This record gives sequence, C-alpha cells and structure tokens, in this order.
Amino acid sequence: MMVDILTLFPEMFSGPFDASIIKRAREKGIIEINLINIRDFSRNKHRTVDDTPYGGGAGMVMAAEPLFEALDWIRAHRGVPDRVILLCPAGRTFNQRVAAELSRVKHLVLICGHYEGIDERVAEHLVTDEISIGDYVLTGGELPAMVVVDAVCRLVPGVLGERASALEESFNDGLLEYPHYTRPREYRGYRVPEVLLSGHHEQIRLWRRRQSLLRTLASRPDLLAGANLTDEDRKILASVMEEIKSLI
Ligand code: 4HQ
Repeated sequence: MMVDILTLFPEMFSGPFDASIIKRAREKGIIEINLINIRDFSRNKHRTVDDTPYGGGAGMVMAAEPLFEALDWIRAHRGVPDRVILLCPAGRTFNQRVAAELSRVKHLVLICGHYEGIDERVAEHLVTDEISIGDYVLTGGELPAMVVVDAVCRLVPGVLGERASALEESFNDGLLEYPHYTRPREYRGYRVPEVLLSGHHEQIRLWRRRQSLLRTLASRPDLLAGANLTDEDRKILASVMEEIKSLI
C-alpha cells in the first residue's frame, strides 16, 4: 500500500512512523509512506500557502492552488490514487469498519488542513472522502492522519504477521478484548485467575469469551448490537442474565 500525506509539518510524523510496527512494515516494503510538504507546491516567491478569506472574517484560509498542484504531481508521478482523504471534523467518524475498508486499497492520499479552514473547492473537486477522528477540535489534521494511517496499516496483510491478522478477523470481532496476564502468578498479593493456570484449553477459551462479553456489556453495550455473536455467545449472555436476575 502507498500512502501520500500532504502536510505543512512533515516533521510531526517522524516519531510515530519511525518506530515499532509501522517502522518495520515500511522497512519490509509492505507499506510506503511519503510525506509531501504542501509548501513545495506554492507558486509565489514567499512560498505562502494561505490567504485572507473572501467575504472577510478572522484568520487565514488554506489556498486551493498548492493542494491541486500537489495532486497533479502525485497523479503524474505515482498514478491516480484510490482515495483522497481530507481530515476534518465534518467527515464521517473513523472506526474499525472504515479502517478495514481503507486497508483494501492500494494508494491513499491524506490531506492535513491547518488555519481556519481550507478553500472549499478542495473538498468539492479534489477530495473523495472526508474523515473525522472524533468530536473535538485539534490544531491541524496531522494527528488525525497519524491515527488513520496507524489503524489502516496494521490491517494490511503482512504488517502484523499472518497469525495475528487471521485471529483478529475471525475472533474477537466487534467485542472488547479479554484480560491478559503474564508472570508472576502472584504479584503483591494480586493473583492471576486460576483457570488460566489450569492448562484446560477449552475452559480457558470459554472464560476468555465470557470476559470479552462481560466487558463489552459493562463498558460498551453499544458495541454488542454490531458484534458477530455466535450461538455460544448468546448462551453465555443468557446465563449472565440469569445470574443477574438471581441477584435482584
Ligand atoms: N481538525 N478529526 C483540521 C480536527 C479533526 C478531527 C480541526 C481538522 C482543525 C484544521 N480532523 N483542522 N477532530 O479537529 O479530523
């Protein structure tokens, strides 16, 4: 997968994209992330990329020209991208389903905005998708772009290793994860649940699934509606309900 990121602050990306799993995926050539400085596509002598808003008002507006020029350059040198994504609060809210959808394409372009806004002609004629990472206001689209790229890239085959990705798709799908433990079996008097030390694989599997269901029910009941529940899950939830009924 190729990801081109258009930004005024390419240096902001060096930490997150040069460490851990994303770093390894880039080194292996599974993903290619290019940081493109929008300022390089300014055509005026001071290399400005913003201007005062037509109609008046406070603040500056990011001009259309450098972004259109940057996209021309991308199309000429790397081909026509599958998606041109603008990070903005008005976009559809990013989630795992959107991440999975984006992980199946070959070439993404992400546009990180700054200032009060971007000339509307960019959203109208350049952008294919507007994405928000949540209802809060940030200073720029760089952090949202990092969030989107991280979540999308870990779903690209080979990035996590085949074992982990297969597991993710078939298994915990739509539910919160079960709790994890490692050695020692007792720390400051806090013990690891006995079943995990028992070696009974079927009991362990059932316990973990029940924990996933309980955690989802307790912390994120909204996720249950969209989860891929099996007959076994429904049985587990029904027994949880019976237990609750016996308490009240
Ligand atoms: N922005 N999810 C960029 C956001 C945002 C978000 C505000 C986008 C500032 C310049 N983007 N502008 N939340 O807060 O995507």
